[in-house]
Amino acid sequence: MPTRPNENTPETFEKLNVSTPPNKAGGASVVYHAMKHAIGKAGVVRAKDALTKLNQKGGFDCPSCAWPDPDGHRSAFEFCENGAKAIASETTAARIDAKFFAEHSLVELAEMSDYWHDQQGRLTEPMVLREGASHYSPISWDEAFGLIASEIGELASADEAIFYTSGRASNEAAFLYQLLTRALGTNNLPDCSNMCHESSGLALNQSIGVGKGTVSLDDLKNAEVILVIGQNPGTNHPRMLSTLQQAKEKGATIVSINPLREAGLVAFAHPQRVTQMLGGKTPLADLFVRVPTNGDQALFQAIGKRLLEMEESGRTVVDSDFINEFTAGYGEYRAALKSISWAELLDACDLEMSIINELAELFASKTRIISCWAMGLTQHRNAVATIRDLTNLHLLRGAIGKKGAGMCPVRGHSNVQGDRTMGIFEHMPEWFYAALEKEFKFECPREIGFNAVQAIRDMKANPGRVFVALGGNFLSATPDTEYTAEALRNCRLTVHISTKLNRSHLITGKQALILPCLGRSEKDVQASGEQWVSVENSMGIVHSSSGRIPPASEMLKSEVAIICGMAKKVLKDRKCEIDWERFETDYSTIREVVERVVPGFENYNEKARQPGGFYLYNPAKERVFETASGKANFGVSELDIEKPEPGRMLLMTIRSHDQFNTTVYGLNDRYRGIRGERRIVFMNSEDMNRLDLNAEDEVDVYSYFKGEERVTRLYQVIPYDIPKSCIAMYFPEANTLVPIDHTAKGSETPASKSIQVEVRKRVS
Ligand SMILES: Nc1nc2c(c(=O)[nH]1)N[C@H]1C(S)=C(S)[C@@H](COP(=O)(O)OP(=O)(O)OC[C@H]3O[C@@H](n4cnc5c(=O)[nH]c(N)nc54)[C@H](O)[C@@H]3O)O[C@H]1N2
Ligand SMILES: Nc1nc2c(c(=O)[nH]1)N[C@H]1C(S)=C(S)[C@@H](COP(=O)(O)OP(=O)(O)OC[C@H]3O[C@@H](n4cnc5c(=O)[nH]c(N)nc54)[C@H](O)[C@@H]3O)O[C@H]1N2
Ligand SMILES: [Mo]
Repeated sequence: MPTRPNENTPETFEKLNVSTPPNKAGGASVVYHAMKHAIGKAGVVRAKDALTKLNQKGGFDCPSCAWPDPDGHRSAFEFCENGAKAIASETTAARIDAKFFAEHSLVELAEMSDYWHDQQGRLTEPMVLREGASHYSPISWDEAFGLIASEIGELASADEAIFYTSGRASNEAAFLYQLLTRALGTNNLPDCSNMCHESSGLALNQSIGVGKGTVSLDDLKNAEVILVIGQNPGTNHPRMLSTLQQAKEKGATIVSINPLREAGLVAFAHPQRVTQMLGGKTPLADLFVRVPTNGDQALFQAIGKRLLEMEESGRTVVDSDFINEFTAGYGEYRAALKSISWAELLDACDLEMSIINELAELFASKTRIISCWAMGLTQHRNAVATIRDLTNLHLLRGAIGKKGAGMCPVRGHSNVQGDRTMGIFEHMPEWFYAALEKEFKFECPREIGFNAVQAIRDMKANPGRVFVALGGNFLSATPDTEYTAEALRNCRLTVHISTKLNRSHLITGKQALILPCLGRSEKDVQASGEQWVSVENSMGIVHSSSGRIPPASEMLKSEVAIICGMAKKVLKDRKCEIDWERFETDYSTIREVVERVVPGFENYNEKARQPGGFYLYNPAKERVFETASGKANFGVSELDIEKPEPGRMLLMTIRSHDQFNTTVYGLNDRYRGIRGERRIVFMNSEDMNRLDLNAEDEVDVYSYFKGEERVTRLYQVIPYDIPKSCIAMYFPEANTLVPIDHTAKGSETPASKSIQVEVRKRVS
């Protein structure tokens, strides 16, 4: 059974077309591409009905990224091209039913590409893969829940069950899911955040006592300097570009720190402004800092060192009042930066002193500074240290906890932040466990559960686990595809609660279930009537989301109903006071309970329904730093830069413009000038010359880690504006190359942006 599709897929190397990347993002073409995707897939009526309710007050929350909606006025088109693609993929008219599974064996399906999988449409009925079977067959909901209960009943301990969550689950579903897991007796709650912003959460917790960002949209609009670091908003958070545009028009300086010159940050044409649809555009980034892959920690230390030198030379650049009143560890930080040489720092970040000076001058002359970042910082061995070094710069300047300044980790999945607030975490604080015990009268486990990487290692080493996933595509999203495949195959049962077919349904345990659920856009009617759910965006705003269009199939259940159905059977003999029936009937009863367990959710039912929702209290915003020291901590970290070993290059795995994580909507990456192909290696032309490669030559890519070798075959290399010795490939294809043990120190996030590789020409 292939874990990844190979050269057999219909689209490989059929239509590659490379052109010069455009010099702006947005504009009229966005409207065209959005409509093409939405209308092409969903049929005119479903798409239009869905899009008119997208991100409107009283409508449903966009299931794409976690960028917030404006607090005040909203335009009739409060969505972006990629939000429209997400909706088109969810509201598609195509369907996968029992007949589809009878016609296609698992092997056949596994050979097809991720793009093909997405094209097949929505899952419509529960399916089971019986032991030894080659095809999935239908199963009733009741029998499916019974199978999960009996397999979990066979386990020697609850810790042999693993409950994964992807960040699309609503607060209500997430709260019930962690409750089921803990009432069963384990904290094994890995989630997509483990592969995503875990490094940010940990670093911010250590530095400022809260694992979330500290700014609002309003702060961004009032900032003097905005750094956009290791992030490609033109593709992954397109609505962020309108915010950056507004900030820019008010005079903000925007700095992009990235190995790639991403089109969205070069210039932006607002798709809803008539003049800009006709070709005008706002140049965005004032300064592009072309840091080599993984050079950021050295860059941030260099800026810090330069600022401290300025201070020593008599200029006041350090905010001493803030440092004295609110921080700890300044002396150690200063000493550490003093002891590191300029030669070492400049070599590690491979930048000119003039760039360091320019950035330091920006920090020295302004105080309303915001740093935004995403996966370019979090998915490296030194990610936690890097984010702490970035936070140190804000502490030096007192650029946190005031208007127009602060930290802005830009979240990925639309409700990944809310899921964590609801307790999806292998290691919640003691107060949370105590509150669950008080509310539900069961003994809550205290032992720390598995994160994603630990869960994979555990399933690989110990046959017979039960693996349940609330959304997501565990096999393709996690590192080391072959290793993870073995881990999943080792399970006695794998269960996926999903909307669309994906590779995790095909690489299974001895038995497997696909439990199809409603998507965000769809009406959710339960015994007490129509239900709504709630989500928390990247800036800590909690608001309601009400699906509007009819479900893709009558046989679908909501995530909440599936969790309740499962829980009733799985926990049948457990002693606890949890009324699953009531939760399923009326979701407002879930919110009543959340109100008592999670601080900040008082009057949840009422507040979430207010237009625009409500902000959760974030102490760091008020300069209250809830760390052990009671102060914001300067972090002192040794410089730990991953440089390619001789003869090797450093691989970053990134998203194209036509995908949402492992869901592939199309084969183009328009803003990088790529059409028709995903099996691409982006390489500097000097490296291509050195390796005797011509454009579009076929190559295999090998990765190396502690004496281990991994390989993925058959890619085409193309020359690209990327620093020397760095290459880029798309995930999930390249995930086969990410070593399971190559993770960020502290957070265990797979270091999928700095992998040691060799690229070899294929001999035909
Ligand atoms: N349309 C769409 N939207 C999405 C997603 C999607 O797949 N599609 N995914 C969602 C999710 S879950 C997430 S987490 C976010 C991801 O959003 P991003 O983080 O923007 O996604 P990536 O494609 O991983 O891009 C990483 C960026 O970091 C840069 N980079 C790589 N290595 C380094 C480095 O060492 N230093 C610096 N400074 N930069 C580096 C890359 O060049 C690239 O611009 O987007 C969310 N939104
Ligand atoms: N190499 C490499 N690997 C990475 C990354 C990288 O940059 N490089 N990025 C990482 C990041 S940031 C993340 S967040 C993870 C993402 O990891 P996941 O969250 O596990 O993956 P997704 O691709 O977002 O999940 C897609 C699947 O979710 C299901 N789905 C969609 N909508 C719904 C819904 O409303 N309800 C339910 N129940 N299911 C739904 C569909 O069946 C779809 O196939 O991947 C990580 N993996
Ligand atoms: Mo993510």
